[in-house]
Amino acid sequence: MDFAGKKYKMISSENFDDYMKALGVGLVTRKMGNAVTPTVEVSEKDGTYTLKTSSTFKNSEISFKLGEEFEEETVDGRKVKSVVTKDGNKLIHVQKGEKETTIIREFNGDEMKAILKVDDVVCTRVYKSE
Ligand code: ACD
Repeated sequence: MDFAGKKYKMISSENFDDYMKALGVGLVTRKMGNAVTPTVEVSEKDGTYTLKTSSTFKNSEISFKLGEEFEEETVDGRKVKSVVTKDGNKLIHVQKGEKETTIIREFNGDEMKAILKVDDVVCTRVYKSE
């Protein structure tokens, strides 16, 4: 897993405000969410992955085995049932709750691209390893 153990820092974000709006996130939280540049770290041990997203506003940490459903509380407070699968260099994270959301994290060398989808909204966030 060449992406495990690396720390990625966000360098660009498109449509995150629309993504948050589609999820019903309020103005103040959206402003904060739009202002921060999170870091993402993925690690793996004995088949258990940990994905840590950190920012000066909110943090999130999930642990999972590929293909196994787990409960997740998202940073905007949704309680969802999530499954992460791996397709080559992509981790595909499906979150089922009131709305279904998908986060595809694609790893290429020192870059990680996160593509977040809900309804017909697509948000793209690019990260670079430090
Ligand atoms: C990423 C995005 C991580 C967040 C993905 C979805 C959250 C849904 C709505 C956002 C609500 C509030 C925004 C607050 C903080 C934004 C940064 C979160 C860091 C844990 O992987 O790029």
